[in-house]
Amino acid sequence: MTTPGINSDPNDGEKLDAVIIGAGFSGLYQLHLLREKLGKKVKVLEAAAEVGGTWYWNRYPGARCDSESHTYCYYFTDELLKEWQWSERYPGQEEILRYLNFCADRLDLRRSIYFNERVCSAVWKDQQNQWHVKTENGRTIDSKYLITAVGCLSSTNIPNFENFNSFNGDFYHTGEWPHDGVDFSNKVVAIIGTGSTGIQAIPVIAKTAKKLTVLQRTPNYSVPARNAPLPQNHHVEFCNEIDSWRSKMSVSRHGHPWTAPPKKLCETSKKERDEILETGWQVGGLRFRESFDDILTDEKSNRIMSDFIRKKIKETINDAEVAKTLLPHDHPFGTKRPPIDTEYFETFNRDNVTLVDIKNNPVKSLNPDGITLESGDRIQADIIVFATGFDAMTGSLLKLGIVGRKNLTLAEAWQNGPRTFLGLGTNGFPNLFMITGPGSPSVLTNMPRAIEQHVEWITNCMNHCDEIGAMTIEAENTAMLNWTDHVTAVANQTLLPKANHSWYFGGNIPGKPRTFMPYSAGLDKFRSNCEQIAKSGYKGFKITQ
Ligand code: N01
Repeated sequence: MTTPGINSDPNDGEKLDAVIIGAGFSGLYQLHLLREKLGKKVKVLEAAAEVGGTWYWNRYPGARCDSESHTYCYYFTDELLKEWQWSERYPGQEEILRYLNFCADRLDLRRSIYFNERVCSAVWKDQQNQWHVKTENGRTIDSKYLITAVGCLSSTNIPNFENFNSFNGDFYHTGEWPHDGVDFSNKVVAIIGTGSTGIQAIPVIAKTAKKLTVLQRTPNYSVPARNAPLPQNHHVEFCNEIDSWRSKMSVSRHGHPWTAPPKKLCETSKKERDEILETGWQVGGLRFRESFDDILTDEKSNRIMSDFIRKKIKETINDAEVAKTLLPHDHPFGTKRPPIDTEYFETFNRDNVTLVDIKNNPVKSLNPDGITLESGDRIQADIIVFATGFDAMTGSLLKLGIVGRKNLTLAEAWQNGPRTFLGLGTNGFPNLFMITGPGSPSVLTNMPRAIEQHVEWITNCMNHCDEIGAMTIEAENTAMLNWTDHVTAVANQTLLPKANHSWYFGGNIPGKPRTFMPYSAGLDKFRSNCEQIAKSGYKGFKITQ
């Protein structure tokens, strides 16, 4: 399982057809298709020592996927689906990492991956029509195509608190968790952040820490995941129904095998809607949100659903003051990425857990013994856990040092927010494809479904370019601007802008331009859009021969 990647002289200046950056879900599949389907000379550059992407780095306690196991995997071949057997309703980090290693082995991918190679620059050379890619180790590659497979949530965000270095204890960001784990026993721990990650980590850390203080800036909605081991006959039944799962996910809005019924909450009687909501709550997970189809478009419907969740939170918490602090009021349910949990709210009933509201009394600085709040109050900690999220969707792309035509950097091109055509390409950067880039459905979907769609589209597009002898392909400026406006317009038809401080908008990173980044009209609509563009001979892309 730990067969090392290929080794070659890093100073070789290798010449390739394509370089892929990242060996997570997207990079691995893209490598497989380009090598096996198109016969390309292709390599992956991966900063980590192994495959896995986000699942290699995010090893925090409780790390688990919110998509259900048998949907959170590759569907391009039945073989992998039949051979791999998931153990629980939602896969844990360790199991997903094992799965991706299994795929890398089955598809013999490691021989085309350079591990421990972090890309520091990728510069387009107009004369040669190719990318010159460099890593921090000095490895250089010239390649016709550059494909980013860096994920949407991999550039970690640690707030720049005053006197950060004065803290004498240990601190960790959940997205860069030590591989040999962290021992919380007998430790006084503080955790900052109550997004999906904090909500997964808090109940697990609370079980071993001597004392856990949760610093909450924004209360969050969360729905019980209701994780459980899968029944013994599940895999056999699943194998008989693979086609059905595949087709359900390909037509659904979020890439999950279920979709909201055509039913409006606000037009449903109180008795019926309460029954439907209660059933959804008992089923748990992201399925709850799909109880009705107007949750993200109708304020009244959303308020009723949000009230339902608030009532559940109140019922769970023993202390009325703590419950009040935990109730989300500042955004409608689902307008920020909805977390799902295992005993999150119950954890605040434990004697060793304290909730601190830092909305109106924010963190001012760190001190040698912990955290100081604006009020001067001090929170003691041996360990601080930062569950403070990511510079989402653009952070990892901008760190690659991409420079396009006329020496324009990607950071300059996107200084007012990312601009892409279909999330796949951006004007001024020829032969660059981004897998699940900003402007694509990505984080609003079950990721592997969005990834497979993008990777297959890119592969077909490159094949088309080969067939017509193309030298370059590049998103046209008008198509890019129109698409970017369309992404915003579609989001504006929903309640999503009501949470414009969320990472969907870049609102979690000081100074980051506010623009709604993922495409919210649905993976189904996006897919047919992409198909039409391919059928039209790639209208919206300029191809030179
Ligand atoms: O990050 P977040 P995350 N001072 O940005 C707080 C995916 N994911 O890592 O809400 C104080 O959502 C911040 O407060 P506020 C999933 O898509 C997937 O939890 O900005 N607090 C918030 O509470 C998810 O959405 C799975 O006011 C500060 C928290 O930190 C995405 O990853 C599992 C702060 C950050 O929440 C990111 O989730 C887990 C500051 N300066 C995560 N800065 C799967 O199932 C930030 N915060 C695959």
